[in-house]
Amino acid sequence: MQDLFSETRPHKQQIAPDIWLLSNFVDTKPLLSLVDTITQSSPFRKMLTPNGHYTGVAATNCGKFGWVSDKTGYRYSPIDPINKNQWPALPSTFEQLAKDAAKSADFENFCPDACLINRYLIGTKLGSHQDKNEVNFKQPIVSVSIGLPAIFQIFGSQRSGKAINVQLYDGDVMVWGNSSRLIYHGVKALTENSLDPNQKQRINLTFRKSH
Ligand code: MD3
Ligand code: FE
Repeated sequence: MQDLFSETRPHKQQIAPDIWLLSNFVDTKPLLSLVDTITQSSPFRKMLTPNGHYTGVAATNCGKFGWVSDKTGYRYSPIDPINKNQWPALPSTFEQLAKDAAKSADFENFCPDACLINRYLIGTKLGSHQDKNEVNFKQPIVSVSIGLPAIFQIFGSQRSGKAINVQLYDGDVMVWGNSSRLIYHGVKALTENSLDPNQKQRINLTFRKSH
């Protein structure tokens, strides 16, 4: 059914146990310009995975640790393997946003030390997977959607089967707590928005406490 009450005010919704959707939580324009600055020193890149294929999503990081992958596996590293420097610092705007979002979902004192920045172009998808590289499962994950809408899929404890589909729009934030941390999840292939044909990408910020 058409949502007669769709609107642009922020709105908090529980999707599943320990999964919160904060719709229209943030103005993404300033975030995008911070991403631009970050990618000047640590550019978006596809990463080689242990199975010998490159990721479809292009990624970079900011903060103390960055998520990296190569043929030996996935891990968090303080160093960008492209330029051998530390990742760009976590902008205070990013940190405050992550803390505010976590607090809105009743997670006080979220202290992210890693921000993965994923870039999806038209056709890019993220297959179903679990995130298991973090040490601290007490802290939530906060993710911020920028740009084109995407359909996020929540599978639960099995890799495939029936999913909960969540449409994520520019400015939406999701908060993932304790019990949701090991669920399988993915993102459907990005499609063009006929209403906004100039928009060509989705960027997702994922804030984590990795250590
Ligand atoms: C749920 N990225 O990079 S962020 C990933 O939109 C990833 O780029 C998606 O899944 C994206 O690993 C989703 C939200 C997210 C991140 C980690 C999770 C959701 C999660 C870990 C456990 C459960
Ligand atoms: Fe993930």
